[in-house]
Amino acid sequence: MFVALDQASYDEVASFPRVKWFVQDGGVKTYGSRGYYDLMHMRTKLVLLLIDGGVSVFIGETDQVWLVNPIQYVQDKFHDKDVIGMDDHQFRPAAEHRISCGGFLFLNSTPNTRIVWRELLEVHKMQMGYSPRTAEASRVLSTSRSSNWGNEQNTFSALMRQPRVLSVAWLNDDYFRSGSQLKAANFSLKNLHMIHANWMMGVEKKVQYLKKGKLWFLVKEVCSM
Ligand SMILES: [Mn+2]
Repeated sequence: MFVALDQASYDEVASFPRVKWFVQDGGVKTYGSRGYYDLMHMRTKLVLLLIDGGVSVFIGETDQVWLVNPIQYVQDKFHDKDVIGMDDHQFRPAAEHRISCGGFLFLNSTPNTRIVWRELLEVHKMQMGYSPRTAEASRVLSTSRSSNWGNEQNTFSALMRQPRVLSVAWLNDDYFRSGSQLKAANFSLKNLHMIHANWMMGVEKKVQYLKKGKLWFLVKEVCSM
């Protein structure tokens, strides 16, 4: 299912199941802005609705290039896990320091996943100032007021690390890579299954880096939704 944020995108994906999420005020949606985190909150809510309804969810974003079907890959290798995440760091940290990328995440609709995702939604409500903080939530929230102030992926990663309930698997960093890799001088396509053009802001930058990495395949005349 595609969630379209403007009319042009909505029209482009006409042959797929799609929903409109046109935000009326049209405010800024750059990373770190309230508009951006409001959108992430809406996504978190939508995902809870789906997993509560028994639908397993693979969150993906349109700034990614898939060379292998990740849904099949995850189902083949990790069907017994609650959550399968991809680390969003530039360098490879130890498992206890990993940050799960919020834009590439498989959530199996299990009772454990539902409990933790509901908790994420509650904590994120407080993080966003939609509801007052509790002592419990304050322990999970970062006190930093950097551009990460409303970052739900950091909050989810903190919940994943709590020693309980969730059974988690991490995708291989050689196959599934963050956009920081695209910027590396020694970038290579070897083993690549998926790359996320994050760690860079704005459509132009993303297109520019994907072209540089030989990962731009869209030719309007022959490749259209
Ligand atoms: Mn993205």
